[in-house]
Amino acid sequence: MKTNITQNISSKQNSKLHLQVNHPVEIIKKRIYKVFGSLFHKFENLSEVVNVTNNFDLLLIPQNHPSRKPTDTYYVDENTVLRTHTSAHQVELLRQGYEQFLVVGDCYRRDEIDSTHYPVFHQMEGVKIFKNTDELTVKNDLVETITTIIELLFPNAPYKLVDSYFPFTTPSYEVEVFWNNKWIEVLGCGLIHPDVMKNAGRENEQAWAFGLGLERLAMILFKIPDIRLFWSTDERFLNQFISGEIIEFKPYSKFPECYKDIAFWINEDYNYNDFCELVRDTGKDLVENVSLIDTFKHPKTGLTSHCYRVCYRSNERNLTNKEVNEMFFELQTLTSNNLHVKLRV
Ligand code: FA5
Ligand code: MG
Repeated sequence: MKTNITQNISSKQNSKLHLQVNHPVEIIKKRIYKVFGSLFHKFENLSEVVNVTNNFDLLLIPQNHPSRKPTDTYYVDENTVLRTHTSAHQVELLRQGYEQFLVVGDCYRRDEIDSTHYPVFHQMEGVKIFKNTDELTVKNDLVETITTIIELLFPNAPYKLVDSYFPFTTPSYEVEVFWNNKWIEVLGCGLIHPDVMKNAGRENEQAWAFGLGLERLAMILFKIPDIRLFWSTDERFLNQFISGEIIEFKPYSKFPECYKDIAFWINEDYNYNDFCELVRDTGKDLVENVSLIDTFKHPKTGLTSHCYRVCYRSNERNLTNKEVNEMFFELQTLTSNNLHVKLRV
């Protein structure tokens, strides 16, 4: 199997923003650590390259689950992936005998393009084991822990715990925080599934687990409007966090956007994430957003066409028409060649 890790992604593989002192991802990590005593082991340097067994199989993620597909996950080879979540370390650490731990690490997903999604992001995983107790006790402890984290970070923001589904926890929940006029999903959690506990050789014990998105939380806490900013090396961004405190991010002037529309006839192999990957690869961090603005089904041929609007904008400077045209031309070429779709011009 050929790897689907692009140069754009591999260039970010060793960034580890959670270890970069006074980076907002590092500041928020430390703040959450305050909720947990020294009894929790902290792992910050586990490799992002993990095997399929740990990332999916041991967590009961079904063979045909869409998240396993190369349209969604970066594969190093057939058996090895860039972890899609820090849950990939749950079973291995439980097997090693750890009973309470936190794992912070960079995770990778082929995903849509907008202000809250980025192909590389950081999660914190938390796991706590209980012996000889009932489910309600574990659940109450989980809810109390999550509530403490959210209320420490956002004393005033409305939030809610909603029922959710993960193959490796039962019951499962998600937490959403109300920010910028919408509900933003910031974490998933639940009681670890008995079969996962069995995989970890701990069938007589119970545990809770959570996995939270550090960028999402930091966006709300520091009022950072665009997830691409975490990757900025611009001093106007980084210097705002120099004291390591929770400040309100002051946006520097917003530069004009430049959008381009691309339309093509899709085929049955077409996958939206594949298209987004080409957009990212040709536009890098200059792409702010991709949205489907029109679909059309041809009455005679039965073919369907999609029209996407690709919005280019730098957070740092004005873009020139020339560079936008070049990126867009490259996107058109690759879309037609790599996705085998017919462009509508
Ligand atoms: C998970 O990844 C589960 N492993 C969480 C979990 C752990 C559940 C332990 C139960 C027990 P999910 O795919 O929802 O779940 O991602 C968790 C969080 O990661 C999201 O709420 C979000 O904050 C963050 N996240 C996910 N994808 C992205 C992305 N593309 N960009 C930025 N943040 C993301
Ligand atoms: Mg989710």
